[in-house]
Amino acid sequence: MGINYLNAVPTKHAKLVSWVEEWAELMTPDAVYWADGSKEEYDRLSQELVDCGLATRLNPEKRPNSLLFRSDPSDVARVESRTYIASENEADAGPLNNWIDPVELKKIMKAKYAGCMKGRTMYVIPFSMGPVGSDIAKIGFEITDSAYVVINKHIMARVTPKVYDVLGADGEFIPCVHSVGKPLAEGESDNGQWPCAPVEEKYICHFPETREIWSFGSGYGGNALLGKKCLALRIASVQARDEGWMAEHMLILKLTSPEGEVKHITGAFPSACGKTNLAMLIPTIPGWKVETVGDDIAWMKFGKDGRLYGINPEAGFFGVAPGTSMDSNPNAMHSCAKDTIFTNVALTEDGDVWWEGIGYDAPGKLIDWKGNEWDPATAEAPAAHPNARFAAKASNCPSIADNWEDPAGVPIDAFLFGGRRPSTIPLVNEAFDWTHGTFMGSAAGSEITAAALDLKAGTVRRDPMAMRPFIGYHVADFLNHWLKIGKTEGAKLPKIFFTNWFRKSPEGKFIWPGFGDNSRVLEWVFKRCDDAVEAVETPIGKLPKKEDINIEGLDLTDADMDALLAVDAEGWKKELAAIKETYESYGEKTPQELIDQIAALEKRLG
Ligand code: TSX
Ligand code: MN
Repeated sequence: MGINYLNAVPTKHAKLVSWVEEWAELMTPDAVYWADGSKEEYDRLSQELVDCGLATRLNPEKRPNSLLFRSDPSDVARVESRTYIASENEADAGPLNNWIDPVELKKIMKAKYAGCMKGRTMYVIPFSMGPVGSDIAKIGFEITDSAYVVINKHIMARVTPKVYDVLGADGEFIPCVHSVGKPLAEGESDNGQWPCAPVEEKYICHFPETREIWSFGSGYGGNALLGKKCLALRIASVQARDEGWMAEHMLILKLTSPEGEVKHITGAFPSACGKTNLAMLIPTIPGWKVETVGDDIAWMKFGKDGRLYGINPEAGFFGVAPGTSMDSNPNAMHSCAKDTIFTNVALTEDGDVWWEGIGYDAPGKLIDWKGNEWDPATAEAPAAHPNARFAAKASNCPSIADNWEDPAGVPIDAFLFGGRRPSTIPLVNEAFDWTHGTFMGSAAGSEITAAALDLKAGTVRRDPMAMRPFIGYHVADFLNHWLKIGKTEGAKLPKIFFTNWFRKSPEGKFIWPGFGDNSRVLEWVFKRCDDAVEAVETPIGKLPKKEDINIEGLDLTDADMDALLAVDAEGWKKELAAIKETYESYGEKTPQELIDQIAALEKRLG
């Protein structure tokens, strides 16, 4: 049977066309549609999603051109337990990934994909991760049966027929296959029911050798918008390893001093550290400016001058809504003031959105993320899901940097790592050198607070370079790649810093005010990049002199600063034991150079 194309095939790329045909034959959609990223397409698909009850159009007076979706309660986040790195050899996936033999997995998946798009349209989405035509950017194609995915990708990636020009007749692209795994019977429609498959039928598959992504059963975020975590981190990290560059889970910000000097800084932080807030920070110190290049992912390659140049491969922000407010992140609030897709936030009576931590009380009764009435006086559960999201265009962000789409990338001066660490780890600590910085990043992590993940409170969940769920290969090989990058001929490497905004007093209060006041730490980082201020060499790294962190106007005592910048030898000895254990869990490929860092630091501590 022939394929029912809704529009003309827009390319002469034979491999692309036959790839689409093969999947259409297996998945048997009612029709195939080549997406073009246009406003007309966005509006038309939005209306279809409203008409079938999946989307609610928000009040255009309050939230112009914006939609609200409520997902199935079983489909609210990435599912790491259903995420696979199907490398040919199990040893190449490493201890942090789920592995299945790729041949076996493809067999399982093809059985699931057979007929999975019955009653639906197959959309083919052309996209560029990074400015179209940039040497650092990559082209992907996503096949999906979800119109929600198509419109989200309009925001999050560069969906445009311009990629066909870059691709030509035989250019390279990364094929991404997605289905929500919910075929429709004759005459059936979604009718307000978020389509997905049960958790045990969800599969997020990566084939690192063949650079393929196959996803089934989930319509949510990183499981379904395959350009983001799957392509730009898991598959790109493999390509970066093979080609000598870096694909990292990092924000990129542009920092301008009162004198007009510019530094570009990246930052890798585990979840719940406020990475998006840092990317959009408004400094509290006079004359300093922070602008946003990206809030989640950085692709970095060496330029001819030996410096690392970074791009943000994305075009939007897929931010966690709860906790985002005019206090914590005004630039994010402005970014999602219009043209935004909200998922799993609460709906107000006047057709606007609300979530916990938005900065004001719920304005009366709401419809919660499950679609039920929610009364602030009697509510027992949150109105918005804790992982509720906004997908907002980077171009609507007031702090977006003028050079955020520079195809050459921005020259990176410093890397920050961080974590939520109530004790031991100082406010800021500069690495002695690249290897020491790699050691610091490899030991990043956050202390577990809730009884989550059945780990004891006080335990640090290690998240090397904040890449734990996103390395498309063996974590020890990833750390090796970092060390290798540091030995690149002629490289002018960024300085590396470890920050901790979350140090607590013995009374359990946060000592550092955080948020906009983190600009005071950025100022020190900036000056260190120019060697414009001296650091104190300590056993653990180079720390600021107390007087070199500008605390003017802050309610901080000398003792507070001593606590924030202390070298806690006893705490560090425990820390080192924990890092040693973590390295052991990574197995025999853990780089000796990093293991040596443990002994060296132990010795310096005395
Ligand atoms: O995002 C945060 N950042 C980075 C900002 C650029 N958060 C929120 C974390 C959850 C996503 C922070 N929370 C930060 C921070 O620097 N610091 C803290 C801890 C903290 C919380 C509240 C106060 C101070 C520190 N102060 C008052 O509540 C008044
Ligand atoms: Mn992220």
